[in-house]
Amino acid sequence: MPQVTVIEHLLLHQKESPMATGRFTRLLNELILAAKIISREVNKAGLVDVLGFTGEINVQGEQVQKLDDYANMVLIHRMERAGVLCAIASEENADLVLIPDQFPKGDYFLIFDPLDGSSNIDANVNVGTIFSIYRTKEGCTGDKLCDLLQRGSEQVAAGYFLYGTSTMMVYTTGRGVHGFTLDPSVGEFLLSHPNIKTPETGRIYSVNEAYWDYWDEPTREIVRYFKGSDNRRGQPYGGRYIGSLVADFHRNLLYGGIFLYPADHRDPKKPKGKLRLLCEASPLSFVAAQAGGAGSDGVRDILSIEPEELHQRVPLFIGSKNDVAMVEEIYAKARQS
Ligand code: AFP
Repeated sequence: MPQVTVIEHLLLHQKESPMATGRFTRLLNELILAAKIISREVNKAGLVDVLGFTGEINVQGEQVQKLDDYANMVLIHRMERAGVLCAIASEENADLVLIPDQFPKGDYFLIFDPLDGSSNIDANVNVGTIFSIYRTKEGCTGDKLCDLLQRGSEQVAAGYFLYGTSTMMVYTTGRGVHGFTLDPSVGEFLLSHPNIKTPETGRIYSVNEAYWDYWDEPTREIVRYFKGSDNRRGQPYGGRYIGSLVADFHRNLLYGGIFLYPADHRDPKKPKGKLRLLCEASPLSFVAAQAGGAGSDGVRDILSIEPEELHQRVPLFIGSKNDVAMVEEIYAKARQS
C-alpha cells in the first residue's frame, strides 16, 4: 500500500485546498514536529520524572501537570519561531502569547489545548493536543484580542493529536477529515483513516453522569433519552466516558455517538459547563461537521458562536448529527413549554 504523509496528502490535494500555501504547509510541519516531541515524552511518562504536578495553578484554576507544562512550552517554542503566526493562544496561558520581536510574523492565529485530559496522565489514559487555526484579518498586529477572535466557522484548519495506543493526527481544512497514524519506525504520520465519516445516528453516549443533581430537567431528559430504550435506536446507547475529551470524541467519531458536557446550573464556577469554546469546542465541532456530524451548545451550532473572550466556556453536545439534533429538539421543546 502506498504510504502518504500528512504533507504529501496536503500537497496532493493542493488543487482542492487553497490552504496548501507554503506558509500553511510550514505551520502544519512545525505543529507536527511539536506533536512528535510531545508524543515522545508522553510515551515515556512512566519512566522518567514527568508525572505529577508542578505545584502551579493555571488560568483555569487547575493544578498544572508537568506534562501539560512541557507540551505547552514545546508548542510555544516551536510555533513562535515558525514565521507564519501573528499570535498564539493556549489553554494554559491567561493572555495571548505574542510573537517576540526577533521572529518574523505571519498571518495565521493558532489556538491550542496543549494536553487535553491531562488529569488522566498518571493513569496512562489517552490524552491529546487540540488545535485550531484562523487566518488573521488584514492589518492585524496580533496584540489585540478583538482583532483575532472569530467564529468557529472561520477556522481554516483544526484537529488534534491523540497520544494513545498509537499516536494519531486527525485534521480538517474544510475538505473532509483525515486521520494519520505515527509510524515510529520512520517518524512520520501516515494516512490511515482517509475521509472519516461519522454515523448519522450513534450508539454511544458519553457524559459525566455524576453531575445529574446539578443539571436542569431538560438536560436530565436528554440523558434519559440516550440511556433509555424509547429512542431512535429502540435500545439504550452504550455509556462510555473516559474524561479525556479528545479520546472520548475520537472514539465517538469513529463508532458514532454523542459527547455531552452540559451547563451546571447549580455550580457557580461552571454556569456554562467546563469546556472552552476556542481551544476545545470549536476545533472539534469543525472536525465533527466535516465528518458529517455536528457540535452544539444545545441551542446553536458551536461554529456560529461569536467569541467574546479567550477562555470562554460553553456547554457542548457533539457527535452524530441526529443525536445532536435530538438534544437541540429537547431543549427547544422545554423553552416553549
Ligand atoms: P483535564 O485536562 O483537567 O484533565 O480536563 C479534561 C477535560 O477538560 C476534558 O478533556 C474532559 O472531557 C473533561 O475535562 C472532564 O471533566 P469532568 O471530570 O468534569 O467530567
